[in-house]
Amino acid sequence: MALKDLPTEECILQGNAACPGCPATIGLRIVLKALGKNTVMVIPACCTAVIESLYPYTSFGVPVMNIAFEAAAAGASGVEAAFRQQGKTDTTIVAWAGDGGTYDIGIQALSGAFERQTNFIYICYNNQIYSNTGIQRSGATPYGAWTTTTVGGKTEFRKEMGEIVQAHHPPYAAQACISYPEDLYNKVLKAKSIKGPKYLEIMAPCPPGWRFSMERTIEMGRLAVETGAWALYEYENDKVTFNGKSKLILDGKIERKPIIDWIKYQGRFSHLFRPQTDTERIDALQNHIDKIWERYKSCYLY
Ligand SMILES: Cc1ncc(C[n+]2csc(CCOP(=O)(O)OP(=O)(O)O)c2C)c(N)n1
Ligand code: SF4
Repeated sequence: MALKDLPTEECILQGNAACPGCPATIGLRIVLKALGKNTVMVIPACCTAVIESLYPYTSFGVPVMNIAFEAAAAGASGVEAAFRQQGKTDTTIVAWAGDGGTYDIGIQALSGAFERQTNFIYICYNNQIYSNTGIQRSGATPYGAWTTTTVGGKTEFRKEMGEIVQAHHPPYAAQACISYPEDLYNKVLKAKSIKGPKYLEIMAPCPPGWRFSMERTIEMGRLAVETGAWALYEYENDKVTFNGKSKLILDGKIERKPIIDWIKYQGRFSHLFRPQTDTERIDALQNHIDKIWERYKSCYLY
């Protein structure tokens, strides 16, 4: 599916409350083009709950149930059960949560929904921070990054949410990025066509949270993939298939760019360059990514 062939119908309307250059809105726009209007969204506390606008107005063209921070997957399970009870099986139920609501506080509800085989799509838009409450660190924040709760740079490495999800053996899981809209669109369509719990995680570079200027959102996503800080893949029937630039990197057809090419544009890493370059921490971040790719190469069937 080429970008020009995507449906023209918009479910994210004008007048929403997103920051300029917001990746959540870019991602959700593509997601809802793939899912269409027969969709119900369950959204916990996160930026998107604000982007929707203030009651009694809405900037979303689909029904939304807002729910407590920790409860996206549990709430979506309830909605799915209620629809099933009423015989409405053609509506797509989507939980849409940030990385804080997924990696951290919502992980228990998500694990439960996987175990119950809830027929829904869980989507995490990963901006690597709790942005709605003022940029706190999450389990997805990379090592070395500044946040308001890691003022000298985060001292831990990010969780491998993809591997945690795969340990539940869902019928479908995938990683995408807002900078590759056709890939994201196709992955959402695939998820929609499969019964059971599906997981999709979207890399979402956030201008105010990562401290880069708003016109660079797409570039920051592309560099995340080109440096291997993020990988594009699908997981089906216990098999991982890499795609796009991530496949080219894995197959050795293109070189993975050094991580410095991504972090040098983000103010959240500026303390690693000034007053002098902190090679120790930059190397630690690079080594961590190298290890992830070694694991991709050795453990996964692709
Ligand atoms: C139990 C609970 N703790 C804390 C909060 C405050 N809170 C609301 S949104 C949010 C951050 C959400 O972060 P994330 O899920 O990453 O989404 P983002 O804001 O980045 O879009 C927090 C801490 C809350 N609503 N409920
Ligand atoms: S803080 Fe980031 S994710 Fe939240 S609305 Fe602004 S750009 Fe979007």
